[in-house]
Amino acid sequence: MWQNQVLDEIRIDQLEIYAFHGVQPRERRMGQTFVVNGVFYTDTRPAGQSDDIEKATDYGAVCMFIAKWMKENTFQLLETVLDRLSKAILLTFPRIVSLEMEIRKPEAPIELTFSHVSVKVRRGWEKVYLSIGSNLGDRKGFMEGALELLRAQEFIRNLEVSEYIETAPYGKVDQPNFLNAAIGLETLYTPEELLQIVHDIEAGAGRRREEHWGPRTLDLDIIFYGDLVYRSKDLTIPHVDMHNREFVLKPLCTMAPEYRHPIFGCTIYQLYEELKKRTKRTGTR
Ligand code: PH2
Ligand code: MG
Ligand code: MG
Repeated sequence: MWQNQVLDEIRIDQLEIYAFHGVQPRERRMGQTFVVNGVFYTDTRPAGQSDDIEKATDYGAVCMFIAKWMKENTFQLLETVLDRLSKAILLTFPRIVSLEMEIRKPEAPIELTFSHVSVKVRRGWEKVYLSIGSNLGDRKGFMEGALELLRAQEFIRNLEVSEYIETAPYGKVDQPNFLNAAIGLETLYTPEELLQIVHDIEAGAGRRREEHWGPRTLDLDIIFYGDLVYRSKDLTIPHVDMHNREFVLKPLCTMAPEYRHPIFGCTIYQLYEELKKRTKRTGTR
């Protein structure tokens, strides 16, 4: 997937499924008809050029999967059905990069005249870049342990890692050298869910959160989450200082030189070249 790739669509319109979701007990006992509309974003070229079903997403298989999943599960809310079903589809059909799905209830228990009520969601694999580093103890061991734990997460796939580089400490300089690397992956986790996962992995590596910018066994920072610009109490995306950090840009530049910063609008390659120029001029890191 390229950052600016416009994907093709496979569509399913008005797929009817009898299933047992609803807040009212009667809906879960008696069931009702649900109508599903879906748009599945994918690159159809490999299939289009080869005429080979193995290189395609089989829309029949997607329909059957949706029908079986909706019949086998029971939830109160359409929101929950859509959230879980979207993830199940994205895990089962790896060529689908993202999707839009709407579920309608034409027979919802509302004593008024209407055609249907519905909920619609958009979900997809997001490209994420992380920075990883360690400057205490078995640095390589802590980093490799973290990679293994990330790879094992249900909603993370296609994890790749750059070379490991030895770097002088940036910021607080009276501490040991770091080992640093960049990580690329695809995920269905939200930014806050991913933050919780990296905090758990850091804690598992014996990381203690005391000295700000002090030495650490393991540090995992979210640099980019797709093109998202996001700020909360605990998390800012893109990482606010990444453009000033050679230990972030150098390994990232080997993996994703053309990736564009969603605020600055320039590529990792350009950010790294700019940083090198600034460093040469001022002699500071
Ligand atoms: N991390 C910091 C502060 N300074 N310097 C280097 N070389 N590598 C790091 O990973 C690093 C740092 C805060 O997280
Ligand atoms: Mg950090
Ligand atoms: Mg950190």
